[in-house]
Amino acid sequence: MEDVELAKLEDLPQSYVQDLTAHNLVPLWPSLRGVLPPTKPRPLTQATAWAYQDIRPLLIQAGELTPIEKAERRVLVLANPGHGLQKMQASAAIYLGMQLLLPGELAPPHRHTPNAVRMIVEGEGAYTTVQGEKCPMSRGDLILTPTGLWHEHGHDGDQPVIWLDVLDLPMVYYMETSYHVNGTQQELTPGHGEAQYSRAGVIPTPFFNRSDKAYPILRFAWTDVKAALINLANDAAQVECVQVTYINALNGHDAENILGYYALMLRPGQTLRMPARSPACVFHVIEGQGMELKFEDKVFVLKDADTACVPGYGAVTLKNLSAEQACFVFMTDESPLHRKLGVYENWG
Ligand code: 1HN
Repeated sequence: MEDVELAKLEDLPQSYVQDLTAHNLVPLWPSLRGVLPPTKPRPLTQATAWAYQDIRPLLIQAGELTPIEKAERRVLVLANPGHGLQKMQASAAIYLGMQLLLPGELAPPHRHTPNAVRMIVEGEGAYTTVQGEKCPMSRGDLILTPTGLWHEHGHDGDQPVIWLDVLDLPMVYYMETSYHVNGTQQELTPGHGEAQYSRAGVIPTPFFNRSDKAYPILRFAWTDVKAALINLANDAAQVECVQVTYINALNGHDAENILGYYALMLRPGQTLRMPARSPACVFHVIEGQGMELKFEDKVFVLKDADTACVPGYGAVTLKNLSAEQACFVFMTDESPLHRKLGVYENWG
């Protein structure tokens, strides 16, 4: 049945509206269709792409313009115009930024309530220390800094290092739960995550369910993740969507609480349709000759290190532009949040 048209604010006597305002009251009906639109949401998030070749020179320039001491984190935010650039949102729950660290620089230790991950884009020699564990950064590596964990970045190499930051900041900020605490340089304690949880089928008995570590793996090396994708593609020719999920190896849950992280392999020449689901989603090309991303009437060509974001409730079609080489893609979405809130939907 069609929605009936509801009365507008202008249909009410001005004096009545003033009386309501004076008592901090508002009539629902003029705004009801806005907050509860018919049949599907009206996302502010617009399908948007950011080319690395556009970002990189501006980020390098930021390195000349603003010393690290005056920036703490030297980041250009990938802001979705649908939300307004000042909101610094890629989607309702996802923040994206490209961060530059120059040789010898230190981004000082802090911890905060939003969860973060870094997807390393370029350069060698930098590291993030997370809760005492020194995590070296190489292209394609994913490093977690979950809520509340201390982290700082350093750089012993001789070339700029750039990575993509993904945070659930918009969500945590909206909840009025966003804050940070500064710390002092962390004492290093060797991490064992990669060694102890390197085989998905077996995990170390002494730590299983008895670990005081909520996050057993902080660094996912790209070499391991890529090998897992290639194994999957070779073993399961019938599997259309060659994708792996970054999980918490101790409990099988998503690696972090609010956003989901995935790596996808498009076979040479493959076209992959991803169903319309409620969460917004981000795509970042790690390796390959590029891919085409279609969302409704928009088509983007994403090359190495390019990033795109699409709203929920619409299907996405990805096409590997190379007939010879696989294309590897990092993805982030809002599924863990939607599932926890009970609003997750897959419309096919
Ligand atoms: C943050 O702590 C980092 O630690 C990067 O590198 C980006 C964006 C908003 C709030 C905190 C970092 C951030 C951030």
